[in-house]
Amino acid sequence: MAAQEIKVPDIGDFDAVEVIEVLVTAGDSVEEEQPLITLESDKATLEVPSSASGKITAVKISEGDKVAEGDVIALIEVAAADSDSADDTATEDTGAADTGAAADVEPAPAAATTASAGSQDIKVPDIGDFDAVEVIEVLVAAGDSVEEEQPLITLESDKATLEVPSSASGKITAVKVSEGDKVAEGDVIATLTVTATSDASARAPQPDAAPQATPEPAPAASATPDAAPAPITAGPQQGRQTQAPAGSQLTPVNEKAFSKAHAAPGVRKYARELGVDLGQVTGTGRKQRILAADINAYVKATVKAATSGSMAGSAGGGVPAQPDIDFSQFGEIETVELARIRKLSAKAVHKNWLLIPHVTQFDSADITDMEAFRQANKERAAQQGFKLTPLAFMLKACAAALKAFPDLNSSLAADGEHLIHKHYCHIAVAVDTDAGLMMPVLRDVDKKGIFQLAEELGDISSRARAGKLKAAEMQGACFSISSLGGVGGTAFTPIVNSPEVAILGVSRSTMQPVWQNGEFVPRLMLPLSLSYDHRVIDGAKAARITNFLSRALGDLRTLLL
Ligand code: CAO
Repeated sequence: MAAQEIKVPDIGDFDAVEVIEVLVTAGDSVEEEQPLITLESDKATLEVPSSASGKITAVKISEGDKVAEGDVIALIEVAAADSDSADDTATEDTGAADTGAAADVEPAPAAATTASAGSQDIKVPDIGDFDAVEVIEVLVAAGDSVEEEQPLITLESDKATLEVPSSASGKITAVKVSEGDKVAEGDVIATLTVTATSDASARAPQPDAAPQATPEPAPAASATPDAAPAPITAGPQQGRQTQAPAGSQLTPVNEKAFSKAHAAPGVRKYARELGVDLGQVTGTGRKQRILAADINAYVKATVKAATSGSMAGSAGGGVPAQPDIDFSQFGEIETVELARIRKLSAKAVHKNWLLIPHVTQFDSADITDMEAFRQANKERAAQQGFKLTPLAFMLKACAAALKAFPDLNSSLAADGEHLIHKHYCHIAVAVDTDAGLMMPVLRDVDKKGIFQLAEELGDISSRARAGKLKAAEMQGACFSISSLGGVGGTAFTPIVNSPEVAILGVSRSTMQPVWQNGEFVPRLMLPLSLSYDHRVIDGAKAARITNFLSRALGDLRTLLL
């Protein structure tokens, strides 16, 4: 198992090409065709892959070095099974490089020849010792607008994968090759009506000159997820969206953006395998080239966003990140940190908003008699040290509704195919505190009287405001009530607290003229807003539930039935 040298192969008409990336270190095990280094000239970016599988014993070059054909890149101890084939492709000494490592050539910008003013033939450039190379991908079609250096086709020989980029920006008027065609240096790939010239197009070869190549040495990219990234020059970043979506899902691949992205064939292949739209990935390589590591980072960020979600960054569920706006450009500002509870509840309401298909059913209840009863008993409650507010009555009515409508007292199972009915009745109550909204839970509401509920409500809401609630006191609710009656308003659309399936919003009661027995009579009407999870409760049932609540609050005796 003698160490063999891996050398810079024939990469076309390049010499003193800069090493921009060294993708392996001594001790690394590499697979045959795994990229070892990336080279970049002013015309091309190339990958040089390993000629064999084995262990790298020494790396002979560093980033920034200039290399030419025949220079030794690394020494490799060839794995036994590969010895024979390696012998065919690697030399034992630093002699001729013509049998050196297979090259993953990525042709440099446009092998273009000017056919006429404004119109160019884009030709296969000098891509080293390759001929009859197969076209494995045609990335543009007639009519497409392309940017300078945007890849047009991908070629693959047994030794290399190459991309041929455009020499100029313009409109493709005809594509002269198809997938499966075999091409060689000088073959016309496409014709282009140039709309913008640049240094690169100015560098384009003369009409009869050998077209410029962007050799990217390296065998057909076989980059695995963990393999060293295989950057290959592709187009510039024009038109690329560099903001990674912070949502929870990978976005569908935009083929145009994908083909324009600046990434090596191996990296493109990797992106395809994962379903990643390269147009969405921010490249951290030289000239913003997308590396395999960038794809990994993008996927990680996407998965994280999907599983966590946050208020400030990604909200999950495909929701874009909160835009970072400099408001000081519009006037004086002050930035204050959100209270801890607000940060937490913000996250929770955002998640619930996204997770639950909500509908809100509005109704009203005639609480004239209930209010008379409450007023009659208020003093008694006060003597016992608590306040009898309408909310205690609503808790009792909701407990009855939860019993009458078992689906109201349920949660969807994680599989989305089962409903879990609860045979207990715990109800959370929204409490407005200085630190933010809290949802303490009153337990076994169905088993308690209105006085006891009023007393517990007073206790739990004052402890919530004092920040003295235990975590367990905010868990296990079957249903929630959010009462803004003491504040005002006519109706609102509360957000269901997953895994509950509904929440009752209560607004301020007002005296209304109600048509009764042929005349308008003043009645105290309480607005109800029931938001529900439409996956579990349908509209008709929701209307029956609010009817039920309306009847129960209208005549408390019905709760005894
Ligand atoms: N209509 C008219 N008056 C009402 C009413 C209603 N629906 N509900 C309560 N009131 C009255 C009460 O009777 C009381 O008046 P009196 O002092 O004259 O008796 C006054 O409003 C204040 O009541 P309260 O707020 O002290 O008590 P409560 O039981 O109604 O509410 C609590 C307790 C903790 C729910 C409440 O204080 C609270 O924090 N509400 C805000 C909830 C909230 O923020 N919800 C929004 C969540 S989504 O962002």
